[in-house]
Order: sequence, then structure tokens, then C-alpha cells
Amino acid sequence: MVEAGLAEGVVSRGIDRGLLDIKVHDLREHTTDRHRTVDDVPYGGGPGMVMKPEPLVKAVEAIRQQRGEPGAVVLLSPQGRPFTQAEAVRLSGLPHVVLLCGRYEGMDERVRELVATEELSIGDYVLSGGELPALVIVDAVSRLVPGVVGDAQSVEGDSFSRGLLDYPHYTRPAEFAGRAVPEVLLSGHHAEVRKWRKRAAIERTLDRRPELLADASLDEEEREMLNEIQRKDRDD
Ligand code: 4FV
Repeated sequence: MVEAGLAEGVVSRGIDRGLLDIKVHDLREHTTDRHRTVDDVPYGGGPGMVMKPEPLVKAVEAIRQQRGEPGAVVLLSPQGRPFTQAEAVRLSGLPHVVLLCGRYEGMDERVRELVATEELSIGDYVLSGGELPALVIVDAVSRLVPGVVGDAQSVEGDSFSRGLLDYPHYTRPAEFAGRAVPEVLLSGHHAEVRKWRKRAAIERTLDRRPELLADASLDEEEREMLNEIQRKDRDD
């Protein structure tokens, strides 16, 4: 499942270009019993199974032997800190990151205590495993590794890169289903286009995610636009 997710798109191109080296570890290879057991019943009773600490701790130790001390050992779980673009930028600055993927009800708590350096969640919902969250993080972080995404500009302009939602995008045809592309985008006036996109990003953020504006890094022009929009909203 994870290898399939790594075999497509920007991540696989990053691997082919030698910019990313991603190893997927099978926890059963870090078991000692002939049934290669990685889970067991929960102490205290209750439904489901819990992942045993030994295979996970041994796997991280083996990684340390093979690749040295990782910059971060991230445990993926709904109990983690929210994963954001800022977290992606931080992780993309590390040479080596380990991602621990849970299954069943989760991992024995001592895994977090013994080997995890942090715990991250991709959202307030419960998945059947940590593999998809790990692939989400690999994708978001890989895009920030120079050279992985062809056009660096497209990364700089990403949503949230400055804390704002993205502006609307259009391409041919100029008219579709009776809906026309905003004139300014056909005008060739780059300065006007840049201003239109800035305003659109601010209006969207104000409309859909106003809480983001507090931490957004706005330039002087954007701050003026925001004040003007809010003034207008107040007067309306
Ligand atoms: C999850 C999340 C998540 C919980 C139990 C895997 C599942 C199972 N991980 N963000 N949301 N994990 O739902 O990171 O082990």
C-alpha cells in the first residue's frame, strides 16, 4: 500500500532523481516468535488489538544502526499535534525522518515514550491505519525538497505557504457552461493579475478560514487590502 503510494507522481520522481530515499519497513521482520506477532489483546480488556512495543522499538533501533540518528521519529495518531504546512516545512529541513504507522486500536503507549520524538495527526477522524497519514506527510514534505517539484515557484505559491488560502485558478476555455474567466486574467496586465490574485486569496481566507489570518505573513499591499475589505464589510 505504501510502496504503491510512493510509485506515482512527484514523490516517485524525487526518488528517481535521488532527492528522496524512502525505505518501507515490515514490522514482522522485527519479531522473534514463529508467528511473527505484531499485535496482542489490550490490557484492561476492551475491543480490538494493540500493536506490541517490541517490533516497533526494534525497527527504530535497526534504522538507527543503518541510517544513523533520525532528525525526528514521528508517531502518526489522532492524538497527535495537527499536521500543517508549517510542520511540513520544518520536517523538510531535516535530513532523515522516521514515520511510525499504527494499525488496530493503536500502539502500546511505551512506543511513544521510548522512541517517538513527536506525534502528529492529519485530522480529527479515525482511519484504519497510519499508512495513509504517512503518505500524506511524505507527499507534503517531499514537495518542499528542492528539485522534487519541477517548478519551484508552484511550491512557493502553495496555499498556506504564507498562511493564506489559494486564489482561484482558471485555464482554457475562456467561457465554459456560460461562465467566463475573469477579464483581468485575460488582460496580460501582470500587475493587475497579481493584485487580483492577492485580493482573491485574502477574500477567500477571510470568508472560509478567518482564523488563519492572525498567523498569515501578509505584505504591506495585502494588509492594506485586508483592512479595506474589512472596512467595506463593516460599512455594508
Ligand atoms: C490517524 C490520524 C489515524 C488510529 C488507529 C490508525 C488510526 C489506527 N493517524 N492522523 N487521523 N490513525 O486515524 O494520523 O491505528
